[in-house]
Amino acid sequence: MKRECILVTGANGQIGSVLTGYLRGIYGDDQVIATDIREPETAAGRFEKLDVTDAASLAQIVSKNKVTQVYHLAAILSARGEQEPMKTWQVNMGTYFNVLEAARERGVEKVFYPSSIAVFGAHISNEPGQWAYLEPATVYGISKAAGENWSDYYFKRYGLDIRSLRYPGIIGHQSMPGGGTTDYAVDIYHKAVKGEAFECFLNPDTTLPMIYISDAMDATIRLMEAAREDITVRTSYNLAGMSFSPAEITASIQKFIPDFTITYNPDFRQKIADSWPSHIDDSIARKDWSWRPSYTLDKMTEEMIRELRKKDL
Ligand code: NAD
Ligand code: AKB
Repeated sequence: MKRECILVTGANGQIGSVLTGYLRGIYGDDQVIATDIREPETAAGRFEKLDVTDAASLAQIVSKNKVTQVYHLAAILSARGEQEPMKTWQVNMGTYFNVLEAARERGVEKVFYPSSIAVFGAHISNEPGQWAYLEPATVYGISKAAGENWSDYYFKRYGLDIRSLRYPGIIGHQSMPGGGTTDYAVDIYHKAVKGEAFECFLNPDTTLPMIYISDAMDATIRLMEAAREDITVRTSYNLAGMSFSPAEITASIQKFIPDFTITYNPDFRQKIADSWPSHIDDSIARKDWSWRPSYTLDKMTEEMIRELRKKDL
């Protein structure tokens, strides 16, 4: 296998703390450098503290280590983003420009850019296709839509091999989410396993696109390993796992924990969720790089409960 040096930004977050392990499994511990603005909770492999708004420090790490691939995960997510719109724009766009420029100037071969279902907003169907109109309602969604277009620009203008997924809400047992609107779907399992009731910040019938972490990792690796000529979407691929509402995830949990209870107290995140579609048409990802999710809601629930029960919550 060709020698790779992979840099992961935002590696201590919900996705990064899992993805970094997947990448180390594929490429070897020494070839993956985890970075984040905050220190990891447990030391596991190469880590460097890096604020990606600091272009010079990023460029230095890329050059010093002859980085060949960057997975740029650092961002402020939808719900937290609405608390500080200008900071969110500056962090999400500023960090991405720094990554794009470091990659372009210093010979990085591939970049992974995580987009989101948050790019969708008004004037779309409930199952938008790949080329649906983008009118995001949050600063987070606006930054992701802009980032998608910059990815396409850098590919066409400079030939930089940038690949991107519009992730749905990601659910996993390994890590906690960081300030999104779909976070309830992780928190609910933690409460259920602890034997506690759950208060949900969305209405019972708010159906959103979601994906289990194993499927999200599979899609990410599949996309990044696909042949360059098979990638026909250079903005960002629609990606779907499953769709469900708070009432439906509750019913699924109750199959395993019958006395689990939920109450509803919608807050500002309801408006964000209402701006997103309930389903996603990912037929182009399926066609281009053979994407298929493996997890249903009940299969995910069974695994989440089993894995969380092993932890000392
Ligand atoms: P997260 O909030 O859990 O993690 C983000 C990480 O970025 C954090 O560890 C944070 O410390 C770090 N960070 C923030 N600002 C930074 C900076 N200036 N420099 C360096 N690090 C910084 O987010 P996540 O859920 O792991 O998401 C990772 C990426 O995937 C994000 O770009 C997000 O938009 C995208 N995404 C996530 C989901 C999801 O459901 N988790 C869905 C769609 C897209
Ligand atoms: C969020 O809710 O902000 C994220 C996302 C879907 O991008 N989980």
